[in-house]
Amino acid sequence: MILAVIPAFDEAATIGAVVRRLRARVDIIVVDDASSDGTAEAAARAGARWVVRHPSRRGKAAALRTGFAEALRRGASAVVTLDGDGQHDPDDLLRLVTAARRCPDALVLGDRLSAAAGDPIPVLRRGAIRAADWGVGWLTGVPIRDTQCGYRVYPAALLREAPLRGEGFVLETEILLGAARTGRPLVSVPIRRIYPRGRRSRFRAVVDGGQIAAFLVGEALGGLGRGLPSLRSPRPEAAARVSIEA
Ligand SMILES: Nc1nc2c(ncn2[C@@H]2O[C@H](COP(=O)(O)OP(=O)(O)OP(=O)(O)O)[C@@H](O)[C@H]2O)c(=O)[nH]1
Ligand SMILES: [Mg+2]
Repeated sequence: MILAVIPAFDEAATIGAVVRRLRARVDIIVVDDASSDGTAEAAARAGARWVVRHPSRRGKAAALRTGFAEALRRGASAVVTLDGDGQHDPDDLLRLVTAARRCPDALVLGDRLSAAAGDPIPVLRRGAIRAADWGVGWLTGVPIRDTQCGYRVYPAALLREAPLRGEGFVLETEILLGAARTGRPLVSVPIRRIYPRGRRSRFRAVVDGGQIAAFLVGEALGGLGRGLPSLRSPRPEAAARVSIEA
């Protein structure tokens, strides 16, 4: 059984539509991070199967951890995550889930960079994504596009084995890095880009982007301490672990 986890902070304007478009296809857990705009109520009204609330704001990573634990407790064999701000198209779910069913061990990653469809990604955001992709590729030797996308399918086994320590926006990079390093298959699925005008981002370029950069630098330095095991040029065999589905 696949369950959906949606982390949400102050997304009352969009969460209802996301849940309504998704609920016929998958049971949904919304993790509301003490929003003050009625996000939890909007999610419940729209048909989210479970709404979990944090009593105070703890960040996206903590919300994901809560959602993963809830999904595993309810017997999920895999968890699909997506954003509550309407930037992930529920119509892409089927392709992500099909990829996950075809390769149940794989971490399935939405890829906004390869898709032909959708809005342009703002220049700074695109640059940050490419920088993170370069860092993850350099650390793991595995070339991965769009390491920062939150639209993913995680096998339950990966969620049980991964350390899940990162906070804020770091957790998703941490899980991906661990998966790539342990040789887990990675499947990229191009997804539609949605960047509406007047969109409010919770991602703070300096703080959140800086934390991801600091995490990657820390991993590189850790690699140095361990005798350079992680500092290597891309390995041709690693590419075989990344497949791309149309
Ligand atoms: N629970 C919880 N969710 C959060 C928090 N910050 C962000 N989110 C959710 O995480 C998802 C992604 O956040 P965004 O601000 O859209 O970040 P992003 O999509 O990486 O960045 P953009 O491309 O600028 O939109 C959305 O569903 C947010 O509501 C938080 O502190 N707590
Ligand atoms: Mg967003």
